Amino acid sequence: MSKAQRPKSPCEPREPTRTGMSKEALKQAYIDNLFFIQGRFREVATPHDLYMAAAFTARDRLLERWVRSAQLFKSSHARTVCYLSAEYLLGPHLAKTLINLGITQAAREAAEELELDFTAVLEEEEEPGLGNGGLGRLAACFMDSLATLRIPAIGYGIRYEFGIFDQRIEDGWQVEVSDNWLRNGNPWEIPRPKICFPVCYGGHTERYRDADDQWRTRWVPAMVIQGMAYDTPILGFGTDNVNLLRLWKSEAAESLDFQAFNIGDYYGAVHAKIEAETISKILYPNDEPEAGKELRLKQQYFFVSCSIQDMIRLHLNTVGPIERFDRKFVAQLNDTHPALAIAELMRLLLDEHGMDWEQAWGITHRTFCYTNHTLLPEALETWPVALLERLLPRHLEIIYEINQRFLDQVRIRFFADDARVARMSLIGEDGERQVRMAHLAVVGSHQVNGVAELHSELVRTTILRDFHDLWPERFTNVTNGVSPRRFIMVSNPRLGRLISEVCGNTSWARDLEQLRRLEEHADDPAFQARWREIKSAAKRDLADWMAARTGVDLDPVQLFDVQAKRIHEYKRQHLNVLHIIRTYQRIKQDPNHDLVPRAFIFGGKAAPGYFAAKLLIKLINAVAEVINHDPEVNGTIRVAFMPDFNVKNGQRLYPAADLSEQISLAGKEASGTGNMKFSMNGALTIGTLDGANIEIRRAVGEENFFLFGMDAETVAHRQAEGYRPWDHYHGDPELRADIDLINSGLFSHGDTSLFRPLTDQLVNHDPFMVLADYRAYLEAQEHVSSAYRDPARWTRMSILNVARMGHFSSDRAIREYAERIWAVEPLPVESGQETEH
Ligand code: T68
Repeated sequence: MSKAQRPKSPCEPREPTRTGMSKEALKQAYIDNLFFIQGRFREVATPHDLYMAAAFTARDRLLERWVRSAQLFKSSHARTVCYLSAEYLLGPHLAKTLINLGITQAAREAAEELELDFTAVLEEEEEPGLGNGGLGRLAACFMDSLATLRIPAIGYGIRYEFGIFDQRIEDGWQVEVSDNWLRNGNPWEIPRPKICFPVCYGGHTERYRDADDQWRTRWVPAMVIQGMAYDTPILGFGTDNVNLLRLWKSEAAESLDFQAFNIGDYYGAVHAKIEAETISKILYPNDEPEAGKELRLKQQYFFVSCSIQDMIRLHLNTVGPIERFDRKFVAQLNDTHPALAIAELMRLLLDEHGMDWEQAWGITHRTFCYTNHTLLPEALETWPVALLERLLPRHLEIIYEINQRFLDQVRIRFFADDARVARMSLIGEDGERQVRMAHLAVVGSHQVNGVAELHSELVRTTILRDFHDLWPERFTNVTNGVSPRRFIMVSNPRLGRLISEVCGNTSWARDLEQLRRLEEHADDPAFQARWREIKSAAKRDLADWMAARTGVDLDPVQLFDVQAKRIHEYKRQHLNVLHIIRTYQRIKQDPNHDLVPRAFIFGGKAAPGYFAAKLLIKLINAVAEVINHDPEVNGTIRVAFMPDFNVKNGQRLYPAADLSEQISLAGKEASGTGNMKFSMNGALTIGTLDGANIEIRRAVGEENFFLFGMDAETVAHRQAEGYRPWDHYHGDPELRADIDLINSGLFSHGDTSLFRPLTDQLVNHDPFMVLADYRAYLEAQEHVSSAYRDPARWTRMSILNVARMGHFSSDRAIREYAERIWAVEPLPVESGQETEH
């Protein structure tokens, strides 16, 4: 008789409460955690207590797998990916952890028997907003996929005390509220007081002779602080592999504190503590000039220094010797924010480990890879040489030396081409001298990638063209992807269940090409009806939420037309607004005009110092106010702004959208990932040939995508010949009427100047060519409306969109990085228990 068949004897050990996966074990664990960790019994527990007990119940199960993973990774000396990112936009942990553990159903049943509202418990979680948008969210999806693909990895970053601000809308304006996410404790992290490293700033360098009579450099800093590790386990889906997200918190270096205290400088010691703690205090918003942000540079160096020191420690503790560092680790730079890691590894190898330059450079160069996320010139990072000299004098010396050796290579290769040497230098000489971080990142890495095909092409042919001439083999593309666990299973459980039914089980969630199996049902009326019901249910959920939060009533029969992303001129939310105003004017001119009812829904934050973006939010809300209260409109169209767009609120939007607005000016959006999230949830896209839109359109089929606007080549051409938005304003009476309506004061209680900065910019400069694409956009919107009138056609398109989105899983992206860039292999952790997978 096999073990499974044997009847359970009363003497057989019970499933352990702390790690068991059955409903009974979960119930017992929950009650224990509520009592022993929260110190509560049911009758007096707050909603937050109930959430914490659930979180700890899930966490114990994570930790058990984590310890097994760590043991395996240590004993097997596995090659490990280190993802260096200043941002991680993780989203709520609990729902995802239950799904990845495969115990959602068991937990739901346990909650029912404990008379807990399962959804309310999940809703109670405050998400860690340790990122601005796409870049930070990509890092989170990549961590999820690394674990799911069983690739040993460590994510390194900053444990900001205050993440991205919370957004409120008051009188139509964005108001920023600080994000005190740690206020109630964070059950998902484990502090590691013994894992801390000193981080130095300022001072000067000295030359000296070492024991072998070699000249060496020593850095004598003016200030030392320390970074302490906080670890968050990241479990994969359908595997027991758990990776580590290690975030650093800055604090005063204890030894120095006491020194000051002992000589009686109590205030000095406290001051030093505050100064040290400030470094990891707050996440900087993007879309703001870096100039003068000394603290931001301190942050970047802080996390990079801790991370590299930690990598060296781990390496010496296991495989060693230091000369083999690059075999143990490969480090991916998520944009240039961690690019100082290149200089830091060089410094440690040269000054601390006594290596010579060639050997240190070989190791450094083989360790790093760099991902570029932007072409916008204003977003390319530079730091004033003077600031670096003051803050990191040794690093500046190293950067100079890297530059000198590099430029010698350029001179040999491109003889007497001084202009090229000046263009490629790590130091920009126009105006105040600046270190160009992208140049440092390219020179110090062995692979450089963009995040969508068009973007990688533009990286090669525009901003990094000279580097591509020199090292063509170094450049590659890895198109972004998103996690189907987060953006289908967690966000849209109804759709997830239907897909599981079609595929026979949940394995599609780690093999997203299986979505293809939906194709055969695309024309089946019964299946279509179920598809539409899933979309309607999500629309009802969103409508309820929006009504409660904003007072705007949305009707699920309307076409839900959604644009949710950071507010930025290049993303062209104003183009969307012009279409809304046009639709409004048509209704006013002919109230019997046969229109497809639409809800125009926006979401997104503006950087606090980005005036134009904040004015755009005000405009959207002002237009909403007028249209939503106009009796002639009579609810045919509605405009709503979802406050505080973050991962959690995004999860409400993606399942409910019929139409996804991806309307950036071609050549400006590196990839976009919202475009993938919407399409994976059955929204159709109206979009330009920009970023990953191009690949999405190719994948889902041209006939299932609403394309409009100029391509990147035409944009470049038109800009080169001199673009005159004024001509469009004068040449198109409808466009003029729309802009004039904004200027008329209708949306601003008669104030004709409020939106002038916005309309003047459009008519006179229009750097993102809104007016040039206006007419094409309106026409594409007409195609949208006529497709929506035919439910069978629309539903077929929607099903085909989902069916063909398999390529845009972050698992595929990580597989490409692993094979083509990192040369790492999966290392499966032995499975312990049975789960739902
Ligand atoms: C985004 N970049 C790209 N940057 O805009 C988007 N920037 O096209 C792409 O899909 C995504 O990266 C992932 O590749 C950002 O999100 C930032 O958030 C940022 C943060 C700090 C400084 C500069």
